[in-house]
Amino acid sequence: MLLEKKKILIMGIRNKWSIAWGIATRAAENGADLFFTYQGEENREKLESLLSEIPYKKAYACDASKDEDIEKVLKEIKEEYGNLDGIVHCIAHANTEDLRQDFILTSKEGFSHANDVSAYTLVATARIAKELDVLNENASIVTLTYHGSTKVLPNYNVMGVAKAALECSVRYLADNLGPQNIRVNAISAGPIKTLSAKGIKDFSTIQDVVEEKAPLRRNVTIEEIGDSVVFMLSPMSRAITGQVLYADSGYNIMGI
Ligand code: IMJ
Repeated sequence: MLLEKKKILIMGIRNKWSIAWGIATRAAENGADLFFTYQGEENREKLESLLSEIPYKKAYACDASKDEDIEKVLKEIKEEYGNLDGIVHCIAHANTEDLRQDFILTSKEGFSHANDVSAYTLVATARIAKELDVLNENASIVTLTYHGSTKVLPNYNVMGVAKAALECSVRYLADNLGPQNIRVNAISAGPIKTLSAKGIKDFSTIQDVVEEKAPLRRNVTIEEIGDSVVFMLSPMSRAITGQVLYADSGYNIMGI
């Protein structure tokens, strides 16, 4: 029970295939008091029916691309339940066409959109959490990233740029929040078939390559990513901040 009595907010759950759901089930098994945000009030019933499978405190509709929405959720949690010990950021989006056509064709709007939603939302969340003083000392902020931030993978395109911005934001946020003993890290997950991977051309091929080449010769599950995130949220990782930790069967170390 690594997260006993710890209040954790998980942002960006969509459905039972979400990495956020793998994190939720593992955090719940480790005794955390859980809060959630999801996109779109219209998804409330679906989400609440999924969340009813685990003990949790409350789920809030929140459009994280609006600072006001983040502020409202964090204020409500603080007033009703007190301060948080952790925030898990599982939010990303790019326009579909930008994950299909050549990267060189990315529009100014598409470039901004991917960075706004996938990278800036972490910065906004950290800043607003600090402004509202909603994080306890020893709190841990964790986000999700992907190898496409540093290496070229087919179709990842503008999301690679956004994940590079996200990983760099992790380092600057870690520096800003370190003096208050608040840590900021990213988990770089191997490819997983979530809704965010659906419809991506050649996605299965990428998973086949991992099975063939990764040191562990297999793909990873949302529960395994959940366990890595639980570690980052827990005091077991208290000396670690500003890092990108790969949970990918070791695939990223290979040169070929
Ligand atoms: C996404 C696109 C291309 C290649 C990809 C991915 N690979 C992996 C992903 C190899 C693993 C999934 N991933 C790591 C993401 O960050 C996905 C982000 C994403 C996915 C979509 C699909 C639907 C849509 N917009 C999206 N925006 C971001 O409309």
